[in-house]
Amino acid sequence: MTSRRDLFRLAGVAGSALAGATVARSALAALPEPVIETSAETRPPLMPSAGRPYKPVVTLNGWTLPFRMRDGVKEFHLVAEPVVRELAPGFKANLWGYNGQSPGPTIEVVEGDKVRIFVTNRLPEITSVHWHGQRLPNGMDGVTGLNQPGIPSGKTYVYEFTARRPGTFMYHPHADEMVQMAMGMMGFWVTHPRNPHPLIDEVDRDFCFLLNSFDIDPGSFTPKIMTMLDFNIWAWNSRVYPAIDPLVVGYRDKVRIRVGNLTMTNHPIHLHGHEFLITGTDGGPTPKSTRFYEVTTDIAVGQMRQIEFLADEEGDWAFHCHKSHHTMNAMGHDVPTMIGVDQRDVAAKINRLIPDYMAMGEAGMEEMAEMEMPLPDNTIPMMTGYGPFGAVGMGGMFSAVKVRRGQKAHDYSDPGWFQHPAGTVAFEYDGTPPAAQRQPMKSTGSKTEQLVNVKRKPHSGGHHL
Ligand SMILES: [Cu+2]
Repeated sequence: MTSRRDLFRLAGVAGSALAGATVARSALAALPEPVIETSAETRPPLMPSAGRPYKPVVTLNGWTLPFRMRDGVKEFHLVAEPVVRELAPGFKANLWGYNGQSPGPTIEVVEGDKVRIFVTNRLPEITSVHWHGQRLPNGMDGVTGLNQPGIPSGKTYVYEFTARRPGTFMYHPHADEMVQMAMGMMGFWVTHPRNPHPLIDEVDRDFCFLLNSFDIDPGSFTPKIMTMLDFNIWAWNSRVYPAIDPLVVGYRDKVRIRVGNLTMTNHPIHLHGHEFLITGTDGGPTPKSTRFYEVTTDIAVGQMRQIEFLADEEGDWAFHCHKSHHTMNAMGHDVPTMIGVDQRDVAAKINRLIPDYMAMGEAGMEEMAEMEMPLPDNTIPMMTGYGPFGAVGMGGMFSAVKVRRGQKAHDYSDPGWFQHPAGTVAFEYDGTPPAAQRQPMKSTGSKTEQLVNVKRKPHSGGHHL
């Protein structure tokens, strides 16, 4: 049974604030019990418990918020609160989020649904929720000061609107925004079509996640909230590789992946082994005439993108942001380029002063992926993760789409590493390499000619644009 003290705790009201007791209790009587999650596991899709049927999404390293149906309205209860999020095993962060996690839970509804969201503020300052991309009454748009007063600490506000258009959306505060988003306050929202829709295909697997970033010094637990651009943790749903779950799909499954960007920079998201179509953007499903195949799509700040493809190549296919510094974890940024620099002499001298000093980077930085360097508590190596062939040398915004024959329809469990058929893995050439052929340099002529040394052929048409 819920005690009086629990009720106060639920409402975020201090036990001593007895004056507010009656108000808090009557409000709570109508509130759906908040559902709190504490793990960062990818939850299986949450089948709808009432209302129109739909095919639910899978939130990468996240979950969907259950709703309560009351007088034909879908009711949700979001609790804005400080949370501890495991960004990766051994690396926890003190964040702000919703219902025990950052990002908050995914909200799934059906086009035309009447929606009521109770938002309880357990943060030490005001907050609000903006329903990014939705058609709704102006007073429900969540911009503090412009559309509503900020929700004070300990109070619950109610948002009500009809989910008018199907698509991919996000939610986040519009109150002390830079701080609250830097602390991890955000969530995903999916509105499924009410009827079969000419531009929205049924798919076998429907994944979603948010791009987010933090600035957390190695060894510390709380993001630096004044950072505007120089973030060092590049995350998908507040997880970093190798702690981001794989996207597991069956061979020849039709796959949709929905991505929203709530970082402060753009991310070119790249899929290996397949071509995809952009089937939806911020504004809803894309007209078919605008669709063309790509393998990378850039997602700007504040944008949402839906990509779709037929998973018809078996294997473990890398799926990542193509900005190479976004597939790395925290490190100092002031590392000089050491490629080609012989450090033996220097290292010996420094070792007399600092016994643990290691020279690195002489032949590139891949060696850092394999090096067991002493790390401060509570961080993660810069590039890490092991595959069947050794160190992957990646961090941050990286995962794999695992395409498998025989993966059951609702099975999202990790099938392990791909077993490559014999003769289909790159292998070492063990013959004798031929002597390198070099074009002889002209002994005369300008320096430019010697460097370029191109034989000009008469233009023969061909591929010039
Ligand atoms: Cu990126």
